[in-house]
Amino acid sequence: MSGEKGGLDRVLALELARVAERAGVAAARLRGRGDEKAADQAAVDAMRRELGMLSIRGTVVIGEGERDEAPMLYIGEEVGAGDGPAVDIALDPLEGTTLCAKNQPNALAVIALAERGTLLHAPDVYMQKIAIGPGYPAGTIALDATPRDNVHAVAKAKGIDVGEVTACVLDRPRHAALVDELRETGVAIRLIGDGDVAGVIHTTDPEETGIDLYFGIGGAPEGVLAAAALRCIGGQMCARLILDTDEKITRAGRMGVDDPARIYAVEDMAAGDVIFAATGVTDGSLLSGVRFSKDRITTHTLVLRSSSRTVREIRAHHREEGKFD
Ligand code: VTB
Ligand code: MG
Ligand code: MG
Repeated sequence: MSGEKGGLDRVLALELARVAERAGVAAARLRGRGDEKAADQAAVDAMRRELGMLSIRGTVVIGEGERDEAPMLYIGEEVGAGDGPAVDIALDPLEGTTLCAKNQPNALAVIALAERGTLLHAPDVYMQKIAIGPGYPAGTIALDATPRDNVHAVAKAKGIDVGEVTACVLDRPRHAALVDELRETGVAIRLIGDGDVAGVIHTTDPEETGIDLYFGIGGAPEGVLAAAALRCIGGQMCARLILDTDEKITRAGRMGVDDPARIYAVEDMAAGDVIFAATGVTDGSLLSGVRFSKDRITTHTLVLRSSSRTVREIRAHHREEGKFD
């Protein structure tokens, strides 16, 4: 069966949901155990095994690290059964390892699949980001505008007072000045311990999540994954890689980044048809975490497809627990 539009067969959306579910269940089995590494490893193994069953010729472009530092799902690794379309894969089998270890909200198993050559090949460095959901005029936010201007632009576009806007920021010392500037505007700040893929996606449904915009510096891989989601749901994001050493500039250059200061919009990071799936590992404002009961496992997965713009939530009851072994 083929998709009615877009370059990717829509059947892949369900396949991708399975991949996220499997990684999510593996991580959730180790949720709240205080062992980030074990949960991460379980998610990586599970995601890799399930990916191996997909009829794709996939290349990991956003993965667990650069080739010499990650044994599995590293950037450049070929994944899939090798008999289908050539695609780019971006993944983070456990986004928010600390959230999972501490059983705090919004740990996710995340994967995106796109037409070959259409995802930004970002090195594992930091990225400065700002994001809002759909429904705003183009250019409402800008990376080089002040936090005050960005917050006012969002409030104006929404027709509310700045005091009614909520911004999400990673709780890090590097954001002290940003938080101070935001405080002066009167905006509410949701400080999160980890998980800026979830943080950015939260802006797409403020009524549900209470978050209007996302600010700050997080991982570049997470930035590309978030852009893949926004490409499907709608929304705006501006981002810049933080390439503050010659070594990082060279590394990025090898991946095709020729302008270290470039500001990327959603379409620059996810340029083609893309499918995105995220399974909740811990409970969160968008997705419930995995539930284990006597004879079933329940998963909650968000599945997005850019060509149709369908936002699908799949709550699955898995009765055969053995399939996750
Ligand atoms: C960032 C963020 C992620 O880890 O990579 C963060 O993008 C790491 O930041 O969502 P620090 O180096 O300051 O700890 C996450 O929060 C989780 O992977
Ligand atoms: Mg990871
Ligand atoms: Mg991560």
